[in-house]
Amino acid sequence: MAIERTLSIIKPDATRRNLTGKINAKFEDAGLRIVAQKRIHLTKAQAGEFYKVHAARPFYDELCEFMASEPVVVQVLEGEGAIAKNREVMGATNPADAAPGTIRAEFAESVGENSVHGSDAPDTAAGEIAYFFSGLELVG
Ligand code: YYY
Ligand code: MG
Repeated sequence: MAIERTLSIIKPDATRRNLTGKINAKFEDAGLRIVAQKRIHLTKAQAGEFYKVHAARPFYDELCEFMASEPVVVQVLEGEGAIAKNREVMGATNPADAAPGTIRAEFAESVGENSVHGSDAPDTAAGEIAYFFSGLELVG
């Protein structure tokens, strides 16, 4: 398994509850290295562009409103098989289905307000990292 990079977002429900440190501890304990990180407040249009793959879904508008409601922490995680490993640490989209010990099982409030985003494949990871970070900001 190769060293990969993946894009992670700590979502507004989690930043609001001061969970950034606890969530970062889960990543680091799993062997994921935080090689870039910044706190930003997305506009609804920026959230909409990021989640445009879901534009036709019924939850899209609510998702964009939520992502723009308060600051988020965007980050790049690096490690062996980082894309799948991060998805494992995150847990299932719906916290009711998330395995015990995962971020979503412990912290998510609902399927919509589920504390974290993680890229789902190498091509989306590359595009999502480039959406938020320049190469100079990635410090391995
Ligand atoms: O990648 P992941 O975040 O686990 O789920 P996606 O299926 O890509 O959906 C993106 C995002 O949309 C999800 O994290 C919450 C929201 N959402 C929702 O509000 N309701 C759904 N039924 C499915 C997804
Ligand atoms: Mg997804």
